[in-house]
Amino acid sequence: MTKSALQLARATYQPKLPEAMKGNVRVVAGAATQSAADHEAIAQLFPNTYGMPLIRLEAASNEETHSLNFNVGVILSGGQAPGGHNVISGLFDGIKRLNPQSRLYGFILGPGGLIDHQYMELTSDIIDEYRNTGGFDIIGSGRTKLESAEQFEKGYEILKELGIRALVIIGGDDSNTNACVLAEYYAAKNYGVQVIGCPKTIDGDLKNEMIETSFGFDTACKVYSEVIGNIQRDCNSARKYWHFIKLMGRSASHIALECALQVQPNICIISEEVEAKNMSLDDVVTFIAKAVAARAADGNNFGTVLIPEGLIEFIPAMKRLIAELNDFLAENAEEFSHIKKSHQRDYIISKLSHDNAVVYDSLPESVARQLTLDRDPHGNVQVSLIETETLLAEMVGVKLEGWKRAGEYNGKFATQHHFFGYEGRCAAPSNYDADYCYSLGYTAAFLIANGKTGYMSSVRNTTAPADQWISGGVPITMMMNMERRNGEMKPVIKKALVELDAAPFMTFAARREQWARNTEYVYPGPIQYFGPTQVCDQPTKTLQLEQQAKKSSL
Ligand code: FBP
Repeated sequence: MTKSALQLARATYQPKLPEAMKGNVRVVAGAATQSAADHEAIAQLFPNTYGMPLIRLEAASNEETHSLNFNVGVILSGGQAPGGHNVISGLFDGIKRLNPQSRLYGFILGPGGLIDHQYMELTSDIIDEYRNTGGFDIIGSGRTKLESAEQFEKGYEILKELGIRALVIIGGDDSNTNACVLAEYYAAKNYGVQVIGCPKTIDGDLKNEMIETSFGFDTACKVYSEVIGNIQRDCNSARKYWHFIKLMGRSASHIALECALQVQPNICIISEEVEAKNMSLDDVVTFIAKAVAARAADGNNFGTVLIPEGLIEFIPAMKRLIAELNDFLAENAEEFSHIKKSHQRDYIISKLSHDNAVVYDSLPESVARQLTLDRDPHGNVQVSLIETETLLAEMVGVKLEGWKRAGEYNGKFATQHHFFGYEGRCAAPSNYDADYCYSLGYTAAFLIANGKTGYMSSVRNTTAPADQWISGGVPITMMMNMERRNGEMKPVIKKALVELDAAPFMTFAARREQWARNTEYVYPGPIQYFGPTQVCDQPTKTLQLEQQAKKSSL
């Protein structure tokens, strides 16, 4: 296989480990824990894995010997995130250090591989090919949900056959919730199979007091920020376009916020704020249009707008409209299918309640149509398919035209649209992600060797140099609460949305007016893998601000 010069050089990078993990390690258990909320309900659902203590791995003068060989299985679950291969290589190196006879098996294409018994042994030749590389292609990933006893039993068959003592599930909040359910199930059945989770997702929404960040967020945001920075330089050179840039991230706006902190765009919309302020789509459009008009008054007919992928779902009026449309179309699918395309819009308007009809009527044709198409298997609109960047640009254009006719605006408004998501998910991991992921995998090996199950591998203090990082384990039940899913109350890991009273948002909010009016773009440039530490090893602004705030509150 032909490799680039960077790939060849990067293959030799040795990820950094916390100092405590380099020599003998001992397990120190902290106080018992409880769930994030709904203690009784979660305790009842997880009798074997609830309330376990936090675990810290510390340097020791001598290490217990782990003479038992312990075969381990690993699964990559959900969307790709830079660093997944390093979790696997850290896990591999960890289990081999503890016992060279141990074997690592990868299940192919996500959790489905466990159920269908599709696997491969990951030997050192294979692992070496993938060290410090992006992607999940070493074994592939998938979105099959592990949730039924039948699936757990099918999985157990192959785990038993391969002599696998522990399964490491690398995934986001839902996959780690399922990992915990699986840990509980195997513990209840006394199957002797441990389950350990690892926090993955570029979205950055799997974090809490004990999990500082999900891996992949750092690299993905740096890739997007590089490209947005390039666009901003182009924008500031030609001075003729407004660039509307949608950023992946599902519901939470962490990616948009982090990119804003890195590039200082003219405008960045934060979905969580839109919801908190009960803003309508028109409010969002007016907010952007006013900033465009103010810049035009200064002679600047150009700018950048960052838009989080999940925005539409957070606009309360749109949320209500989508809910009514879901119900209406589910009940009247047959009748709707006979309505001529050209009459569909009027038909929908005639059937909706007054307020929702007004909102629907105000939408551009393309979005109105999208809302009546492409339901997912549960009958929901696939909002991520809505081209919010185009929608907002069109609506801002219409608003500005109106202001022009009224003599209130006299600028030029030409737009370009972008969507950045897949570009960043498989980038070669930054040093931060390469080190963090390797440490997460290595830590998981020690949690397994010490008999832990239902834990998420955790590495903290990651804004300090890597040798000061703290490895340990967090009981997954500690992150859970009960939420309504598909009409039923379920135990789930609490999703971390952008907090409007936390340092990253407040820092952005304090400076955004200045960024809107002036041109204060920052051009972060590409991720650097070699060079001075202040260039290569900086964590995200989000993490730095969060950690600073945490330290100053102590
Ligand atoms: P995970 O939550 O599984 O890590 O996925 C992240 C993500 O990249 C989201 O930002 C995005 O909305 C979604 O995956 C896209 O999914 P798909 O890869 O199925 O197109």
